[in-house]
Amino acid sequence: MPDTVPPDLLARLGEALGPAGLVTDPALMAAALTDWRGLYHGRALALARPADTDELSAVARACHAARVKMVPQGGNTGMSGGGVPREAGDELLVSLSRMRAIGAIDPDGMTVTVGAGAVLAELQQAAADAGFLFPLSLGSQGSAQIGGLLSTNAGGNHTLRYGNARDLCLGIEVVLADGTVLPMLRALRKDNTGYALRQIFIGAEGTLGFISRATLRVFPGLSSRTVLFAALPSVEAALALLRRFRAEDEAALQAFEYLAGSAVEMACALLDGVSLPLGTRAPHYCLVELGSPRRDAGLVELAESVLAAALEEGTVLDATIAASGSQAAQLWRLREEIPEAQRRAGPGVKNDVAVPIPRIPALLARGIAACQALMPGVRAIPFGHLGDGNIHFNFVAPEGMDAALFEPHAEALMHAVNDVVRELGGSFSAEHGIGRLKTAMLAEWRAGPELDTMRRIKAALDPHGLMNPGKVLG
Ligand code: FAD
Ligand code: 2HG
Ligand code: ZN
Repeated sequence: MPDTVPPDLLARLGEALGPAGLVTDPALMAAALTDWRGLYHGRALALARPADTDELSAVARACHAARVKMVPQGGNTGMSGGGVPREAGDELLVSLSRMRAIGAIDPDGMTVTVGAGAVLAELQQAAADAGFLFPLSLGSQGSAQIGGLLSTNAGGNHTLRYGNARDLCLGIEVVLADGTVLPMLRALRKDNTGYALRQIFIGAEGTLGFISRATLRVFPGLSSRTVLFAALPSVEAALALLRRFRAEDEAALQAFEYLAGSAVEMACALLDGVSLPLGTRAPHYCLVELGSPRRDAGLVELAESVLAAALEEGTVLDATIAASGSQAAQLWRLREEIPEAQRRAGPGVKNDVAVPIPRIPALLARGIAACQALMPGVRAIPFGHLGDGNIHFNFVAPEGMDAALFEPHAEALMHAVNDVVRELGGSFSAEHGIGRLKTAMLAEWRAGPELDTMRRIKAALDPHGLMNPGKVLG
């Protein structure tokens, strides 16, 4: 036990949490100490697993009194290393996973109140069972939890239609570093009562307090849904197709995802049961989802007419429309498992960037040229949420290059992409947050009054720097 930690702290936590609520066995903590990407391997004093807000508040009060630092963790699927403690071993890891209750859907207010530890897929299912849609959806939905999703302001596949996690949230309950509970769990669409405090905690990645519960919006369930996959000659053609769908029926558009040919080929080569759903190989592809609460929405006809016009124009080379739910799921699998394919492909870098949509072709052309100039043979595998201007501009090491040779150049590749992003008026972190990975970037990009204001907010809410130290603001 580090000597900065009072020897009786664990005993006090054990009393407050009971045997199910405190894990000290290193073997049982191991999985929670490494992030999904394997970038960080931390150590922790212990893993606290409070069962409700009172227990969470008791944990924070005890840590505050002892000046012990706390790291909130949800499903540990974050991409920026925000949810794992650092290496010193003097931080308490606090998992919200036992606080996973999902309340009844209010069909008139169209809201649901859930514990921070509710798993996204379970919430989606609960909403569907009640005839509603909870639209947040992403590849990690089987593990990611509402507290983590709100804390990173996650985006995902349906942002272009329903917004980010922030836009789906009406109220939250927060536990501050000193154990104070902020009861902001209101289910109101209109509430102009002073500063919108909840917005400061959403996207704060656990650096300002714990999100313990949330009241979220649900939407009418979709009675019809159509998914299509198209081969394209250029990135510009993807923009043209997006324009066409928007012009025909913007409200039906649920997702518009881009996949570089290289990313599709990598997924087909490395994942079991994944194959190209078209006879035509192309340099670019997109996956489009249309949906409507109406049964007779004519989505297949809409897809067919848009694709026919685009085929005639030459902006689509080939396309397939899923004929069943399982075919639609197969198309989504090809898209959603690209991160897993990249993990298997070997060393690489991820750049979760956003630019204004019209500048995406320039981003890709200039970013690839810059990285290939730095490292000849490096393989660009861009993909992502084109409808939101958010590209996962990722790269894999040249064939045969091992991690020891690649890693020293990883940061230069990220900077090369970011330089282009900056010139194009974009962001270096669109949806994965800052975590531990991008603190230096944040300090550089937001230096000046913006960063100063963030530091003042942090100092006001967490004056002893106990919440998730070393993350976001560094
Ligand atoms: P964690 O990883 O546990 O934590 C994330 C951050 O939130 C950490 O800083 C942690 O300290 C903090 N935190 C967690 N819970 C709380 C809480 N209750 N209160 C305060 N702070 C808390 N992200 C997207 O935005 N879009 C995608 O499309 C997407 N796809 C993904 C696909 C895969 C395969 C994977 C592995 C990840 C993907 N992600 C995506 C990233 C990740 O799933 C999301 O960032 C998600 O929001 C993290 O949720 P989590 O519960 O796993 O949080
Ligand atoms: C996705 O959209 C996720 O699949 C992960 O945001 C992106 O692996 C990545 O870079
Ligand atoms: Zn994404």
